[in-house]
Amino acid sequence: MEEKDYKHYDAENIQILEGLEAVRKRPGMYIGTTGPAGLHHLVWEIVDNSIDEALAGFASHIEVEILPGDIISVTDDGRGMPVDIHPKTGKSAVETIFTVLHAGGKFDGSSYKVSGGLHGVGASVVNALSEWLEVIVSRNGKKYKQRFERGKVKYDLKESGTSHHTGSQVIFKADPIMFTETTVYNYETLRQRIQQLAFLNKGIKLTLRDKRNEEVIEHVYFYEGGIKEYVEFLNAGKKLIEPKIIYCEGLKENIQVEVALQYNDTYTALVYSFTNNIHTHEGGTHEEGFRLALTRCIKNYATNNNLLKKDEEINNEDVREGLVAIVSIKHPNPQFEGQTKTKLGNTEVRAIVSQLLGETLDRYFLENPNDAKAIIDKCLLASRARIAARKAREATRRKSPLDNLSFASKLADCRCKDPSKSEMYIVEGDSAGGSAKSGRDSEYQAILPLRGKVLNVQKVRLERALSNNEILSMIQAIGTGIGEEFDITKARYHKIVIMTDADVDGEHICILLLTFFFRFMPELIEKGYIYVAKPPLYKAQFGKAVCYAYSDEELEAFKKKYPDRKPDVQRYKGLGEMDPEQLWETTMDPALRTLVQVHLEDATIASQTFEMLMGEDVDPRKVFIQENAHYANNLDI
Ligand code: 1YM
Repeated sequence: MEEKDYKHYDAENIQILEGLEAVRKRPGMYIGTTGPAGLHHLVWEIVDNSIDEALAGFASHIEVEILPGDIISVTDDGRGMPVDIHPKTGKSAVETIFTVLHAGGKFDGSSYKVSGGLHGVGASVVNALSEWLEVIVSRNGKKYKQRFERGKVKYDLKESGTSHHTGSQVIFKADPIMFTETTVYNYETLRQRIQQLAFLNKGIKLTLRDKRNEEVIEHVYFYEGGIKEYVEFLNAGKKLIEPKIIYCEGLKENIQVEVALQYNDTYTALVYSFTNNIHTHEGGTHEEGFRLALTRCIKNYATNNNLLKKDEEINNEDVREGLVAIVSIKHPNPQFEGQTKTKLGNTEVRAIVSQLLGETLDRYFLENPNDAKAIIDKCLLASRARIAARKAREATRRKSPLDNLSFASKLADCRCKDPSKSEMYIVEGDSAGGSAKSGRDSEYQAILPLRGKVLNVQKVRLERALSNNEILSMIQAIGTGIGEEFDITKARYHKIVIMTDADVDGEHICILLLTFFFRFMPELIEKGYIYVAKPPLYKAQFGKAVCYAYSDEELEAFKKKYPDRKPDVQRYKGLGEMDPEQLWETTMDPALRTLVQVHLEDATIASQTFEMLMGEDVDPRKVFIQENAHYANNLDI
């Protein structure tokens, strides 16, 4: 090597190290968080590369394994990552992919990266944040291997045998120094996203296998019908308005578009849009194009076939009731906008989606007049309900903070009027409400006791929800309004704490409340305003020493601390059994309490989970509760 080249090589090396060092210094900048979401994000970065290879037509099977010690292995049967040496850097392509930031994109610019996580940062970030990472490539009849530790090359890419197939495998262990909260993967989180990826990428087989325990758990997903099967899945167990799924796909200006939709007899809309497999939960131009076409085609058909009575009209809200739809596009150069960068901004997409879906819907209605009629009848019902709901909503609007609050509510407000310092506890039952009122710090803690069962809002229209006293009082107390009028800046508390008994009924009420927030005030969850309080299960007394235990394990640990004494253990069946002082000490005192913040990492998956938990089907709910019972104290939705 000439001296000049040598220097160049050196400089490059330093740059790379600085690059990966930067990732380790500020991991949040690259993966959003080093909490559980960031940990799982590592898996998606690697899987995305395999998905790209499959979308390019070279791989058909992707396997994700969780190995003992929470080591992740991702394998695909594609061409195998390139192993040739880059003439300038003297490094293999593999090494470049794993050591240069943003090297995920193809070098020659001939093809584009279709998939890509929200942060889309590439395999090098995974490498930087792994205690160790190994790449195994099968290509040219050979097997190649390279190992890195905390982003640094442990040994160069080397031949390690022969191979009769091609493909890539990446094995890594997340670095516990970086992921201090946890390095334990949640099977359910991985399973749901892998299933979603299988729905979004028809014809690709995805396998997930958990080998951490003796009993291996495995799920295999393969959907020939892609998003058509996604809609079928979301509508499972529901009564349908039209039996067929309306579907279209097309390619225009290098943008690939796919839409599938079907109506059921409920009142909720599930419209999920994706760009390059990323859930765009703030919507964007693809969703706008979808809505334009749907409203236009339904209105046109209704008008042209004289299905509207005098004074009747259908608007874009009415066509959403009972609608289940997936809009998925693949774009070579997506522009993500919005608060959470999940809103598609490319303006050309609107017309492309609208035109393609428009043609499909017009033809479908023409060929299936009975279905068209059924859909329009459903929209008309919605239109009438909308007008009634508007009237009901007007009744809930609060003019001043304390105006007409009393008629529905038992809110004991706090004195502080600064929302950022104010908290509202939503408490199950009058007696617990009483204890909470006496025990609280009334300067900044408000208490809203709820009586009886909270209405399951998943199953009802907004107007019906608004006729429920418990729900009305919550909306009034929170102050933001609801639906179109929702205004986060009017929130009267920046901490809204759900406090229910630590039993099955309490958990049920908690889920009902979360469903309510999810459906009607999702921004409160997004902003991180919603919390769940964790009351203790036991009070153990050892002479003068008092311990509160929040789990059976904690109780056992306390008992072990005082082996020579016989404890007096009291099991709390409900919050109502605690006196105000105990309730304050254990569950309300900011210095001592445990609050679990409710997250909305992925609204699609959360609402699917909600659907399942709250929907008509009992079986999936049973399975979910059984599988997740041990996560119950880490309520992460
Ligand atoms: C388990 C992870 O990364 N598979 C994978 C990655 C690549 C290829 C094949 C690939 C791409 C191309 C040519 C190309 C990548 N290549 C690159 C880069 N699985 C996994 N499988 N040959 C192989 O796009 O031209 C980045 S990823 F940049 F080198 F082309």
